[in-house]
Amino acid sequence: MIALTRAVSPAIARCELTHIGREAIDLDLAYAQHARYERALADAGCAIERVADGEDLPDGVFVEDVAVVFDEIAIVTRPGAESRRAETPGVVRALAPHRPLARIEPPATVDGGDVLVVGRRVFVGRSSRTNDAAVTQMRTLLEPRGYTVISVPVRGCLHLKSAATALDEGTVLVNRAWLDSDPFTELELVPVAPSEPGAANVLRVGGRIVCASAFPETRRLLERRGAHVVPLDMSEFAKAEGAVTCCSLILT
Ligand code: CIR
Repeated sequence: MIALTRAVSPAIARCELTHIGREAIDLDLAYAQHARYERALADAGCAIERVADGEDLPDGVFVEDVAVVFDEIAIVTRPGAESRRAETPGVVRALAPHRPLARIEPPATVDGGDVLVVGRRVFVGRSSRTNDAAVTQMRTLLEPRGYTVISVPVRGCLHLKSAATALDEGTVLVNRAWLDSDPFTELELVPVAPSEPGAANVLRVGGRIVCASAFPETRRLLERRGAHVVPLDMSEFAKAEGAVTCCSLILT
């Protein structure tokens, strides 16, 4: 496995924010948390490949939004926030040796954070960042390759993966308040702890579930289900409206 990551930009204080107010980000702590995140991915079996630094890209660390990686192809997105479109060239260079690339074209916009892949099902969140044109383009790219693309209305959070991520090929951790769960028929839905609405974003890698340590109730719930959970302090990324999936692109 390879994990693509990108260094935290010194300009992260100027990151995009949609649903939360701006709070000071401790840059040194963000660097340390990012280093621990990379170590957790390495411990899970990933070789870490760094995308070239984007010092002037405030949200550059959130590489997940710039591409969606499948076994057969990687789709380079067109991020919904214009400020983030300059992030794509570095990610394209990093992905090109590993996958044939396809691109989302205007007027479509989509953030990778809105794309949840569970087996051959590709759920695409309809959020403030991702539009119907993107759902159509993803369908055109993916259905001939044997995937089913399913649109999911999202509300009250930034991305689909703020509200739902996969625990395994048949199970999805969700905060039902933030999405329409009807499209998830045939999958088991595990609700986050009611006191932890932000806990649905977990990263499944190498048989482990990486999650934010800010959500201990949901962590216990996952452990009771037998998961090998790796909690990480992501406090500085949460202030930038980011979470654990956003900071990497995993290639298996
Ligand atoms: C943004 O608003 O675009 C960034 N500040 C946070 C992106 C987080 N990405 C993700 O959840 N996939």
